[in-house]
This record gives sequence, structure tokens and C-alpha cells, in this order.
Amino acid sequence: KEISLQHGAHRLGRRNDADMARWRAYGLGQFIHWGLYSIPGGEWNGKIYNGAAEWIRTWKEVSPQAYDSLIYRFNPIKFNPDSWAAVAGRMGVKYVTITTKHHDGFCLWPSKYTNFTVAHSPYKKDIIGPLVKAYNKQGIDVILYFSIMDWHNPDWRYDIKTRDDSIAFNRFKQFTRNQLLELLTRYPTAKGLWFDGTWDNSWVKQAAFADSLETEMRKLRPGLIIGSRFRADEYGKRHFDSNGNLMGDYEQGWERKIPEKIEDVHGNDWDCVMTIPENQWGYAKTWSGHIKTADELLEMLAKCVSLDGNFVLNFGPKPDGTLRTEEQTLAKAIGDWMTVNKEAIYNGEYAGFAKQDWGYFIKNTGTNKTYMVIFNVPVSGLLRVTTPLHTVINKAYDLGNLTQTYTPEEIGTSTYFIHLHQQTPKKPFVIVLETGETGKSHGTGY
Ligand code: H79
Repeated sequence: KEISLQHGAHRLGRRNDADMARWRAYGLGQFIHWGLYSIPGGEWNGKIYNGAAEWIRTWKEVSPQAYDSLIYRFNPIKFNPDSWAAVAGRMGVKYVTITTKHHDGFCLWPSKYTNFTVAHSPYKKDIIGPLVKAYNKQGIDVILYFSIMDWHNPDWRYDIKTRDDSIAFNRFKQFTRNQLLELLTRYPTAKGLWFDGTWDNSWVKQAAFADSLETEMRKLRPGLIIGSRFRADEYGKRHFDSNGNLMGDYEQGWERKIPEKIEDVHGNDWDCVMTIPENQWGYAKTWSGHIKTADELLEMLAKCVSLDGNFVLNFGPKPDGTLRTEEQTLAKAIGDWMTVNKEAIYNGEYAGFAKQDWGYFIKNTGTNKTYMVIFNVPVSGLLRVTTPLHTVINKAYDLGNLTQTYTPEEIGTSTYFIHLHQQTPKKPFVIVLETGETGKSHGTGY
């Protein structure tokens, strides 16, 4: 049964306004992790750190003071926001999420509330403003990543155990509020905030504060999009409140993992954030383990969109401000595929067709088109399609070659085989189904 909550979900079900519809239609996004951790790139005194490069400050071999002194070496002289935005644009991303401040506390904008910012580095200049401008010029929306946890601020606490903790953390809360209002004021075109570092007890206990701050941010910036990782309810429940309702505008739990089926997302909006190696977000000089290929990433993209989510691929730029070759190559390969197939991705949603082993069905919202994004061609060359109730296929053709059409073979009730013309494709490809509705039964007939 429902319990009464003061700081639970503000809304049941999805948002239905234009800003959220725009977010929902993105399909593909880019994540950028850039900061002081990019300088060591996972290496300290000649030794390689096995964890994620952006967490190196917590490694026992690294003194926090030495890490924080990296600010004096932050000087990305080759940084050119237009060239990043061009790479992203060519890749086909519709939005970018940028680390304004990661867990280390270093701010990529000249915050008035701390000296630990770009303004006090040799580079001196704001990074966020020029990035927002460059991406917006490419038609790409910007979301600001912000870590609540801040290892640099002496007032940060993991838990509140004493009166002193409480006094310090109250200062920290005001600092956090100041920084967030500062970001929203400085970058008015940013569409939303992507929160992180909110799992510690100290913050989980701030249901009332976080709730009122969320309300304040939304008042300042109507339409603002905030995910489920920002605040907990008064019982310390995160993402979903004590009644099981999502807090925030979309579910932020899909980090380096993807749901398997539509039931896993409970009708909510969501995004999946993904790294190219196993788990590296900031620049790591040495990538070890399995490095995902363009085809694997495209499959993740199609899977996310087919289950009503957005797919956000992470980039960790180098300390000089350039993008590593591997990332540029992948961006190019994804972009080449998107050039031909983007209409299967943008504005895509769950199609309601039974899942098949060859790949994913994606419906184009509000149209009569459903896309089959094909990754695994069976040796038979026959692709099975079972349509939802009352749906018929009027036309089927290749997205990459509109004159290449198919006549689906009906093999059973609402079930067809599409006979492929070409059985050994080298890349994932898309078949468009134009569908119609059969006359619905009104209770007469059989
Ligand atoms: O920014 C990237 C990562 O650095 C950050 N989120 C992405 C987008 C991230 N930080 N931590 N994690 C991801 C993994 C979180 C692990 C946790 Fe825990 C397990 C949080 C709480 C339990 C590790 C162990 C951190 C605290 C205890």
C-alpha cells in the first residue's frame, strides 16, 4: 500500500511537455569526462592504476595534495570546442553531457565559490561556456554533469556523525546550491543536469534540502531535465521512492548496463551511459581489456532505443585538449552508419513487436514506420517478424536502398518471413516496415 511521502516523486508517469519530448527523441548522446584526472591518465610515478582513471585521487599511492596540485598543470592549449562539436555532429549525437565538476571537485567553469577551478589554472579560461556554444551551434543540446560528492572541499562528509560534521555539511549544502544556481544562470541553454556522487549517507539524509533545491532549480529554469540520481526520499530511498515511483524525469540507473526487456524500464524515460573500454571515463593512457567495436556500440544504441532509452557514449579527451585517435575512429564509424540509418534512431521508441534473434524493432514515434535494425543474419536468410495485434505490413524495403523491396511471406497468424536478398552483410543494416491497422473488431463477428 501507498505511504504518504513529503519528499517522494513529484509526478507519476512520464513528463509530457515539449522539452522532455525533445530529450526522448535524441536517441544518441555523447558523454565527456574531462578534468585534472586527464593529466595523469591512469598513471602515477610510472605505475598504472587499475581502477577508473578519474578515481586515481583515491588510490593509496596518490597523495591528495599532489593530485590537487595538478591544477597548476591544467593547460589544454590545443582545446578547440568547435572541433569536438564537429566530431560529435558527424557522429550523429543529439546531446552531450559534460563534466562541469567530477568527484575531485575541480570546476571546468570559473566558479565564484571556490578557487579550485580553471580560472586558477594556467589555462585561466572557462571551458564550459565555449563548449556549450560550440555544441549548440551544431544543433546539439547540452546537459551538465555535476558530482555532489566533492573530495576537494573540506566540508564534504561521507556521513554525519557529530555536530561538527553537521555544521560542515550545512556549509557544503550551501556551496552545492550556490554552484548549481551559478551553472544554471551562466549556461541558460543547457537543457538539464546529470547528477552523480549522491550515494553517500551524508547526502542521502538530505531529502528535504535536496527536494527544495530541486524545486528551486526548476523554478529558475522551467523545462529543466533532472534524472533520478539527484535526491533520496525521507526514508533514504534513491531513484525510486518508498512507493516505488521514479524521482526525477528519467531513470539514471543504467550505467554501463542495458535493460533486457521493456518490463525492466517500468514505462519510464531512461538513458544508458557507456564506456568504450570496460570502465574508463576519464582519459586513460593505457586501455586494457576488451575495447568495444563500432558494431558492438551500434548494437547497444539500437537496443537502448528499442527499449525507449537514449544511448550515451563516453569520450575522455586528452590533457592537451585533443581527442584520442581510437575515439575519433569510432566516432567516424558510428557517424558513417548514422548517415544512412539515422531515421531508425531519432524519434525512436519501443515498437511492441515480439523480440527476434536477428536484432531490434524500433518504431518511429507518431508515424507508420517501424525499423528492423539487423545485426545477426540467420544462415537461412529468413527474418521472422510477428506483428502486434491489428497491425499489418503494407511495405518493406531497405533503408540504405529504398528501391530494394521485400514481399513478406505469411507463415502463420501475424507471422512472416522476410527473405533477404543479400545474406552476408558486412555491417548492421535496416529494413523499414510501413504498417497499417486492420479493421478492429467491435465485438460483432465470430
Ligand atoms: O563518472 C563516472 C564514474 O567515475 C562515476 N559515474 C560515472 C558516470 C562513478 N563513480 N562511482 N561509480 C561510478 C561506481 C559507483 C560505485 C559505488 Fe561505491 C558502489 C558507489 C557506491 C557503491 C565505490 C564503492 C564507491 C563507493 C563505494
